[in-house]
Amino acid sequence: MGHSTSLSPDNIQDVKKAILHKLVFALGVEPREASRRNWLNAALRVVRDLSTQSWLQTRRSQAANTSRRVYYLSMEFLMGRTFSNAMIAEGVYELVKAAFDELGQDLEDIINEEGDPGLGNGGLGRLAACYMDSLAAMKIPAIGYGIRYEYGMFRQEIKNGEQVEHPDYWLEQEFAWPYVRASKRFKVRFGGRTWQEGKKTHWRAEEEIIAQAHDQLIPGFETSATNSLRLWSAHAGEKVFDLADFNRGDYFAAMSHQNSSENVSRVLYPDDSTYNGRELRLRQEYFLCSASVQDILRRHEVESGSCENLADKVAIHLNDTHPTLAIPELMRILIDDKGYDWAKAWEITRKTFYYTNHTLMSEALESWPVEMIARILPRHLQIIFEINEWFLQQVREKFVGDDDLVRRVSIIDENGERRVRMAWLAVIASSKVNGVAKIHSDLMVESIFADFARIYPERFTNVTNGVTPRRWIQIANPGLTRILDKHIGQNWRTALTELDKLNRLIDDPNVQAEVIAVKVENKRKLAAYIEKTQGITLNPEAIFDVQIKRIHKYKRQQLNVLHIITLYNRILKNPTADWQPRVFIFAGKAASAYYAAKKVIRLINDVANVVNNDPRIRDLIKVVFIPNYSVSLAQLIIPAADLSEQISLAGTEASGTSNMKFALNGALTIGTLDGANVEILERVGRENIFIFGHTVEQVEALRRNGYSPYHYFERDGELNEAISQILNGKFSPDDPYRYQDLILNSGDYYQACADYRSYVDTQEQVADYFRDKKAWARSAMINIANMGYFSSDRSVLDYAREIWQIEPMSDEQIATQPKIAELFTDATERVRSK
Ligand code: 26V
Repeated sequence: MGHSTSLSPDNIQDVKKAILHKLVFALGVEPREASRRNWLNAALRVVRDLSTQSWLQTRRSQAANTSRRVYYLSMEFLMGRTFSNAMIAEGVYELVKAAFDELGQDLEDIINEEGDPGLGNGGLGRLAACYMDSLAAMKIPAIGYGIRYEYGMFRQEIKNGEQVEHPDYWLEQEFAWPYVRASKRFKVRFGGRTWQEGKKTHWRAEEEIIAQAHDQLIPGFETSATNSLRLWSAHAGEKVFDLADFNRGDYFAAMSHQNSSENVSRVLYPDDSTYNGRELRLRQEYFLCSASVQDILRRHEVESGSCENLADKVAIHLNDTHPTLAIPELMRILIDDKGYDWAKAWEITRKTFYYTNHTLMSEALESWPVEMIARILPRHLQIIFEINEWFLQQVREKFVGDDDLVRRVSIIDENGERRVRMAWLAVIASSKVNGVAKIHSDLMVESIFADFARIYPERFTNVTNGVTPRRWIQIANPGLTRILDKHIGQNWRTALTELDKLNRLIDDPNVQAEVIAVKVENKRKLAAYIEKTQGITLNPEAIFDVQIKRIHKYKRQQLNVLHIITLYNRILKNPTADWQPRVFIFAGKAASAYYAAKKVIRLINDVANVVNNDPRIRDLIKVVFIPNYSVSLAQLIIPAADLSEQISLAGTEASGTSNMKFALNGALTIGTLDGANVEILERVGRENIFIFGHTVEQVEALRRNGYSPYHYFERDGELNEAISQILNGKFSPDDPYRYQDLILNSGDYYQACADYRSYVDTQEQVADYFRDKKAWARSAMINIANMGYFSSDRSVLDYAREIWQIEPMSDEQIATQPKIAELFTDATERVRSK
């Protein structure tokens, strides 16, 4: 690699010494007693030193810069492990490996020792992490803001086939990557009351907590740019000790206040399927927004002197509506603290905000009861009412007499208990609003935001999601990395459209053979993991058919199960036919209160139990549910997949991002015309993807005409058989009624029955096609070659250009900043300067 530090014996010695130095003097551990975790943390510190140099330079360069910076506010960041990523970004992977060899340690074991902070639910959180990686690699000045939850996503155990949740106390293990910034603390206030003094509004809060910053460096791949991700933790403020309690000698009562303030950053909400108006969640959202906006304004004032030109230097991006309270928070500070009049504050605010929508599912849309916001954020509620008044006035002027429109677009939903519609507020206050795939952005302006698209037609746009090739190819798939480097050079890492060069080689039998060999190697690696953790033996020659994602009805894991059962029945009926062996792999968590999703997990495991242990099946089918899905597991599973299941009902999956990761790693997709599948199809062509099922228009027509699953159930013998078996307890003999309410009785809202025949037939084509190993490998190569567009580098550059209007920094800009760390040159630094 061009940027990698050379593997000279001197450099290896220096890194070895640096690791030993950190082990002893940063961790206080002797080499002979060091655990793997100690070695990991020592090495993390060494690599962090390298990144810190460019981090400080980047910060100086950004402060001196006249261009804008973007602040990416997100309640979730699913970063995955840091160590490999940081090593490859700094170009020292081989060097650290060589140093650990000399220390008698296996680098891969040390890498696997790192925990995987689960500070997110699914796609939205992982997207934020890919964007952080790409923003740094593309040298876009950016800072991410989130919450450092003490407990991330629950750990999932499968017990007797059922999901059991356990707390994920990820901070228990020392994690040497972040910097704790004791000096970066902001007060966040809640409750109390407001009053008017002349024109000025005052807010006396009744509760105050402290937000404390924890910074993670985000090194840009092979650049001198290093951005930061700042996560807030909550701490008791000064007024924690109730003196009356103390004086009474009631120490515990006095201290209990501390507990309640710190609850705010205690735990990630683990349900991304349904909005539920929990007060603690509202407090979390405001906590993130208030601390971040205060920090943004502090930095801006240091750099610019006043807030007058805020919008010229600051873009604030809302990752879904969760951080929407940043809007009234900015208004509040500008008006109440900085003394701007309302109109000026509103002008600044509207130029500062941008909003991405990530779902059309109505049950996930946030709307907080007016009463709750009044209680917790009384001043913000006033501001929201004022924004609404201003907005509705504009609407009345433009659409005279359309009272219905006014009612529909009002931020306040007056049907029943009055509620604040957060998406409306986000749209009204943002310069641009985008969806995350073409079809989603189109549906967005036709459905939930149709009224707003009439009012603000220029505001809505699309930025199709992307994924980072550093993590999703280079780290996850070393075999494929070797093939690409050999045949198309190394530039694909930051210029993913280079993959296009692979199109010239799709008919080359040698390259095909290499692609096949790497896939089998990856399948063996996954099979070894499954053998070790679950004792299930897999045939690496079988089709690895994979569906890994949150368990949700709209994603239709049930449809996948119906196909498995159908295949099972077919084999039993015709045992001597030439069946193509298949391994069905599932992973994913169900929200703990999502009854139907948890049942689907149980059904998968029940079916696995029957099918895997039926001797008549002779291992032709294996079903595996891999527990506790995570970013790291995705990195293991995706490169081993032959077939990627993207089978959501058309119109329901906003984009999907695993679909991109799979295709990038040479899996073929079986999918509906939904989300980014549509754009994958455009690029790979009909012959290299398996599209099935109804289109959005057909889905809507069925809904309009009164969809009934029984229609299909009665006419399709195989569907009838599969469903009947589930309902009759064939897979749950110990409890025959377990699945009574699963498919038909719940009305099949996501139309699995309607798409069943098309799905099963298409799966048969998959099996046929897989027999021709070369044709399959050729299609796999076409998939890889045409995924360049789906790099998150492209996505963030689209955002920078079309939405935020930010110019990327240049390497020179950063490099001309003084190298602070040169003053403190140690062994680590000497390596860098060689
Ligand atoms: C919603 C909620 C509801 C309130 C409580 C907590 C919570 C947490 C997360 C969410 C987000 C749901 C939306 C979401 O994750 N959308 C996914 O975004 C991906 C990135 O754009 C996209 O690829 C997926 O298709 C989309 O489902």
